[in-house]
Amino acid sequence: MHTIDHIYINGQFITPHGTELFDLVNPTTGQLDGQVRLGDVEDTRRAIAAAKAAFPAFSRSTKAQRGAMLQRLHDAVLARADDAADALIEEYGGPRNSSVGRSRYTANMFLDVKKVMDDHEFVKTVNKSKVVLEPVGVVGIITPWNSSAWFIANKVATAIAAGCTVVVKPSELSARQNQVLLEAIHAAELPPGVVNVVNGRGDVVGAELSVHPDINKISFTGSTPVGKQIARLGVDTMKRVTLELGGKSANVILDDADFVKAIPNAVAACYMNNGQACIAGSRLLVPAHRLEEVKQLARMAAEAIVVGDPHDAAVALGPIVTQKQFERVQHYIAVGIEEGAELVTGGLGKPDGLEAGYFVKPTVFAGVTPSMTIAKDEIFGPVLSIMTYETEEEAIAIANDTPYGLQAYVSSTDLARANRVADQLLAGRVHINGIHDDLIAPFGGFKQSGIGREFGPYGLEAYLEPKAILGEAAQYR
Ligand code: TXE
Repeated sequence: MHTIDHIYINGQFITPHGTELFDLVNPTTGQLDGQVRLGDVEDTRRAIAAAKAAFPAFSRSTKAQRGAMLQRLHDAVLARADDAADALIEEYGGPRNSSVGRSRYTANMFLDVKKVMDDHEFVKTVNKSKVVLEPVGVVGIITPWNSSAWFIANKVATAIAAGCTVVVKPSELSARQNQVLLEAIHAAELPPGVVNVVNGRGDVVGAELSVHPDINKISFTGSTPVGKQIARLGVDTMKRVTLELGGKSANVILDDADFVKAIPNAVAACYMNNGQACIAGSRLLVPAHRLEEVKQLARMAAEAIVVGDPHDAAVALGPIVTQKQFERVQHYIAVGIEEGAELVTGGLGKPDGLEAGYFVKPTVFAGVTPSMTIAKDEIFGPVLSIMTYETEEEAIAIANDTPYGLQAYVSSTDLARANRVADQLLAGRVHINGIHDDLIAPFGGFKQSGIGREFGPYGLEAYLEPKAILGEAAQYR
């Protein structure tokens, strides 16, 4: 049993004023695995006060000082990577290989951000004036349960690079991995009050961060409805917001693609993170005349995936995070069948022998039309929808026919053609021929997938306010 009974304010682990205990359930076994004590509005206000008090001195720190902190954070987070991976496996059902990789990746985030900060000009000349990029202030960071520690690491690293102080409200469902990260942050010995963490409910701690006048910016990752609510709550105090929200990403396979590679890649792009990824390529768009071949390749790829206990290194698909999310995914599978989609493989119920946990069968639907619910809603599970098109123009139109615009994928052996299609897709990122890694290139959504960008220089500027100095004083540096 894991008991997390404190929050982190002003460099100290303290007992929260809030008394509610939240159960942590292992999704592989369905068994109670721990409890987290939740903070309340009073705890949130204390954390904000600590961050506010720390801001003036921290905002004047030098690049070299902040760089040294980011280096220490990297070292401390890396030293705990094995513990972080265990927490991901047990708390969240992340398969072993990807959990180990993700934990190292989380540590590296601090060095990626350090490099971006080192290369960034915080004082520029624009026309005849000086422009100083100043830290935006105290930042409220609100994160979901999928890839929680990684999201927090990225946001905290970027805030520190900018000279901001933060209050983090992680998802209560990811308390264990957050705890490992927090212990590493504590070990990195930042000035007290720079990073504060309050576990708690979204409508209590998250909502207080969203309205409090001493929070200057909210950086949120989560669902589109909650993102909209946070933006609305923040408007009275004119908060800057970065919102990284949901997606229904299209994967466009052009008729000249290498289907034997592209279709298994497409299944993997949908099932990543047990299907619980905002960037999941959940709509697979294929030429109508190649449908039978695609169905066969997708079925083979989905059926080859080993589902089971994520401790086992052979397992590529673990459980869904909670019973509630499991039921949500089952609901969408049922709706897909009801609305007339063709079930190629998978379907309702749990895989044989895995009845205790929240396991979903790797599922592929074909014959999905743009008006079907499973083509429109973010399912957040291993459910792939195959849709067909007649022409390249129609493929682009279907891909763009969604309120979301987070990510897209294109496969083609003709790179000029792949680029031509990519240019017309309304998404913050487009991957050509596979899934690629770049944590410096901007990441974020078009349309209702969000506001603003994370990663790299665009991500850093989202934590900075440009101030123009005009007149003779502009000569002074
Ligand atoms: O997200 P929420 P949930 C989608 C995905 C998933 C669904 C629900 O489709 O099935 O959202 O997931 C906090 N004021 N995504 O319920 O509710 C909350 O406590 C302030 C896509 O986990 O958006 C948590 O810390 N904060 C997505 C965070 O917001 C509030 C990732 C996210 O919770 C709040 C996750 C409020 N009123 C889910 N209410 C992606 N883009 O990857 C909740 N929160």
